[in-house]
Amino acid sequence: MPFLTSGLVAQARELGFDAVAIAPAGPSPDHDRYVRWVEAGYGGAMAYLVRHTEAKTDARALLAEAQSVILVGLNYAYRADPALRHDPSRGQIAAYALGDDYHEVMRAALIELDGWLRVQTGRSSHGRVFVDSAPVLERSWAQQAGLGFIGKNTCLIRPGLGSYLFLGGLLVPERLAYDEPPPRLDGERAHAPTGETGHEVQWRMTGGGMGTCGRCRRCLNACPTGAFVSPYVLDARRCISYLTIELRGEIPEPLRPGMGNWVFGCDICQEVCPWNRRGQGVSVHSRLQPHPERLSPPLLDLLALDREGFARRFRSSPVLRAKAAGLNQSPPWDGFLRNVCVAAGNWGDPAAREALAAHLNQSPPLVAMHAAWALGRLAGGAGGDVLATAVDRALEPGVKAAVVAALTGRQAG
Ligand code: B12
Ligand code: SF4
Ligand code: SF4
Repeated sequence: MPFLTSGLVAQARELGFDAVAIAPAGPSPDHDRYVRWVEAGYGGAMAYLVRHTEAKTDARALLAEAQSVILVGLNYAYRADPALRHDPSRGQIAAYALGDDYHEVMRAALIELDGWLRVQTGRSSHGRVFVDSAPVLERSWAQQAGLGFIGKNTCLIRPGLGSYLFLGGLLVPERLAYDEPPPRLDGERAHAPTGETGHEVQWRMTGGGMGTCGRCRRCLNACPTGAFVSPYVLDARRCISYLTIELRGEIPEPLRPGMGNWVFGCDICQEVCPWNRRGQGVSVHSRLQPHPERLSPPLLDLLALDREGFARRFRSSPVLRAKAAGLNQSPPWDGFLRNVCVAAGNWGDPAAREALAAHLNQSPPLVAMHAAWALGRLAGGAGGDVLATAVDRALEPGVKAAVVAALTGRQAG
C-alpha cells in the first residue's frame, strides 16, 4: 500500500519524528545474537533481558495479527558546552536524560500515529506501541527496516542524523510498503542500506561512498571502563550507563575511577563518533530540550540534594524512571547519590569533604559506602580524619568494610 505508507510517513514527520522506516512483521532479526549475548552474562543483573528472550523471537508474539513494524527515530542531540562538559567539579548526565522522559513523548505520538492509521483503514482494534516497554530488539528492527546501521559502539546510527536518536515503534495489522528507501531528510546524504558485508552494514551515500564504521575504532578505544568485548559487543556490566542506571547495588571498585564525573548514563562512545560530528544538528523537539539544572550541575549541589530536592529537580525526566526494582530495592535517590559520591571521589577536591562526611554518617549504607571510598580519594588526605573517626563507631558491616578499605587504600597510596 504505497499510498497509505507515504501518508503514514508524512504523518509520523508531522508528529515530530525525525526518521521513519517500515519492515514486515515476523521473526526478530538478530535473535540468535541476542541470546548468545544474554547467555554470556553480558546483561549483568538486568533480569528482564533474560525473561524476554522467548518473547523476542517474533514480533507477532506481541500482536498476533501484526503485518508491519513501523520504526521511528527521534533526534535528541544538543550542543554541549565543552568547558562544562569536562569540568571534574560538575556531574554529567547523559544527553538522553536532559529533557523530558522520551518514553512519554514517543508513546503519546505513536498512539496518535496509530489513531491516524485506524481512521484511514477503518480498523477498530489498536496497534501495539513499543518504546523500551516491550520485548522488542529495537536496534535490530530499526536496522532491518533501513532506519540506520548498527555501529561498533552498538548504537543505531542514521547517516545525516547520527546516533543521538531515540527508537520506538508500532506493530500494526496493515500490510504496508516495505521496499521504499528511508525518507530523505534535508541535506541527507544516505539512501537505503545495501546490506551487510562481513561484519559491517553499509549505506550508499549520494557521493557514491559507503556509510559504515569502516576501519574506525574510536568508540572502542575511548570507552573508559573497557566495556567493549569486541566491535559490536558490549559487556553491559562494565558500561557506565549500566553502573549508574541499572545496577542497584555497590559499584565494583575497580570500575569507579573510569566513571569520571558521569552521574547518570554516559555518552563517550557517541561523542567520539564521526557520524555524530557530521550529524544534522540539535533536536528541535520542545520537550527534549535540556533542562538547565540538569546540564553539568556542580557536584556540591548534587551532594546536597535530599530526596525531595532530587524528585523536584528530576521531575518528568528519565532519571526518575530508574526504579527500585533491582538488586537491593534502593530507590533512585540512593542510586543517584551513590553515583555522585563516586564522581566526587574522582574529582578529589577537599571541597567535597563536609558533604561526603555527612553522607558517610547519615545516609543509607549504599550511599555511605561510596562516600567512604570518595573520602579516601580526597587530595592531601583531606578525608582521613573523617574516616578515622568513623571506623571506631558501630557501623553497618558493608559501610565498616568500605571505611577500612578507604583508610587502608589511603595509607597505601
Ligand atoms: C538493555 C539496554 C541497555 C544496556 C545494554 C546496552 C547494549 N548495548 O546492549 C545499557 C544499560 C548498557 C544501555 C546503555 C545505553 N543505552 Co540502552 N537500551 C537497552 C535496551 C532496553 C535493550 C537493549 C538490548 O536488548 N541489548 C542487548 C544487545 C545484545 O542487544 P542490542 O544492543 O539491541 O543489539 C542487537 C542489535 O544491535 C544487533 N547487532 C548488534 N551489532 C550488530 C552488528 C551487525 C553487523 C548486525 C547485523 C547486527 C548487530 O544484534 C543484537 C542482538 O539482537 C534498549 C531498548 C530495546 N528494547 O531495544 C535500549 C536502547 C538500546 N538504549 C538506548 C540508549 C540511548 C542507550 C545509551 C546511549 C544511554 C546513555 N547515554 O547512557 C547507552 C548506550 C551504550 C551503548 N554503547 O550501547 C537506545 C539506543 C538508541 C540508538 N540510536 O541506538 C535504546 C534503543 C532505547 C530507545 N528506545 O531509544 N542500554
Ligand atoms: S556508554 Fe560509556 S561506558 Fe558505556 S560503552 Fe559507551 S563509552 Fe563505554
Ligand atoms: S566511533 Fe567509529 S567505530 Fe565507533 S560507531 Fe562511530 S564510526 Fe563506528
